[in-house]
Amino acid sequence: MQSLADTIVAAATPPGTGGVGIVRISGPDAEGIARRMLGSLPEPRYASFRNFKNEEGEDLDTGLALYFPAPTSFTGESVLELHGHGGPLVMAMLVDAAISLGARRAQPGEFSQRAFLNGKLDLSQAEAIADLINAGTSQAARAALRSLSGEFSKAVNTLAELLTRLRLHVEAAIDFPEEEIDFLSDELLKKRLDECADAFALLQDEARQGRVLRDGFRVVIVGRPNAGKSSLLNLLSGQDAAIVTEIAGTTRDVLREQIDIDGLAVELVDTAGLRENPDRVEAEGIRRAREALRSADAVLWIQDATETEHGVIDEPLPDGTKITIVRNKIDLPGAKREPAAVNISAKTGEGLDALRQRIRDLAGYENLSEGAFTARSRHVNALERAAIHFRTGTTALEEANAGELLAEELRLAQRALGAITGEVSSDDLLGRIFSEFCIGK
Ligand SMILES: Nc1nc2c(ncn2[C@@H]2O[C@H](COP(=O)(O)OP(=O)(O)OP(=O)(O)O)[C@@H](O)[C@H]2O)c(=O)[nH]1
Ligand SMILES: [Mg+2]
Repeated sequence: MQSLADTIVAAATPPGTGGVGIVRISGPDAEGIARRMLGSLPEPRYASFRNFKNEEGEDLDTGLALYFPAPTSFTGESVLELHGHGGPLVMAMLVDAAISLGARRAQPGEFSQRAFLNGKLDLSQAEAIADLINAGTSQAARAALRSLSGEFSKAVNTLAELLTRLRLHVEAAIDFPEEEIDFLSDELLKKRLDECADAFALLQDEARQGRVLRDGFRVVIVGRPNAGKSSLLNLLSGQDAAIVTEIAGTTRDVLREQIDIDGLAVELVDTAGLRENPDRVEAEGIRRAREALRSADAVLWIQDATETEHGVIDEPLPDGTKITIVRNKIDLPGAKREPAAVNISAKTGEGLDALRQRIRDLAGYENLSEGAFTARSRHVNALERAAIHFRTGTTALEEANAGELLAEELRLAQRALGAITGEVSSDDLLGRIFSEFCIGK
């Protein structure tokens, strides 16, 4: 991690030409640089029209200067913003001038990282900045804004507080045992355990939804050759995207199509048919199909309803990924429908609405409420880890009256939650998160 003693500078507006280009400077030298580049320090938080000069006092540009003294700025440090004319050369000259006056070039995401390190934002809020900037749909943008304003963090902190209260309750009982403690007859403890279990279930559900909002929902279509996978991709996407023939083993690559199911962004992935003894090209296609399965949110297992042999899907799937059986070709004589499956014909389009509905259900899209926020896989996984500790602890209590074990698991659960907001974090994690940002953010 870089030192906070440095003053950093970067263009905050994208490269290229524009009406206005903004250079941002943050750190202890921002004040001194402002005096040199502007002649004097502007009144804090008021826009003042100035000439921007280099260290030799030559004019580089004119525009609005804004000065935010520490700690009331985005980064929590003294910040100078120069709103100049938006040309790549002008921006480069302003940045160079700041560098010759003691600043250094900022790394990607370094302004946001400083905001985090100075306690202006927690980690999930900082991530929400990047998610807002990169949002692909207006729904995702609204949800990211909600995360940025701290709604997700608040939900995580509320859960953490419930866990704390529960832990204190258990620890108090352990510390002052007048007699053998029977945790199981403690009604208040039971109530608090239930409360935590409910809060976990709700937040995990919301976080999964939030991840779908941010990343879209990935549906991977697999099955034996000729089952009709590519026909289904074409039907759902309304395009002739994939080649369809009666030859088994037509698809050898992984094909991806973005579709929109009533506002839900879905990435459909068509794959090579799974079978034994493929040729070399097809074998590579099957390897890629298996790889696609490992990142699936949902799997559609296409089965030819006129056949009895459907192969097996033995690839390990991500946690929570469900396999839906889709019986295809029900327009053909002799086709066997199955009540538990979605029965369709990729040829006539029969059953397509039911399949769309099923995909929405799998994504939990129906209850995507107004209050949705964005979340990342990192958050979903941390919540899952926390939930596992909580469940392990609960089981230890129920089966062995083991209060100490519950208290310990609760502590670990809290730690896992802390990773979401950045209470516990490593330099490595921070580096990875902030390097995904653009420079100047
Ligand atoms: N009658 C009927 N034929 C279908 C249906 N769906 C697909 N087919 C036919 O089945 C054959 C195989 O279809 P594809 O979509 O290429 O099947 P696939 O699963 O992608 O096959 P591979 O790429 O080889 O693994 C083609 O001749 C399609 O026209 C259906 O619902 N009804
Ligand atoms: Mg195909």
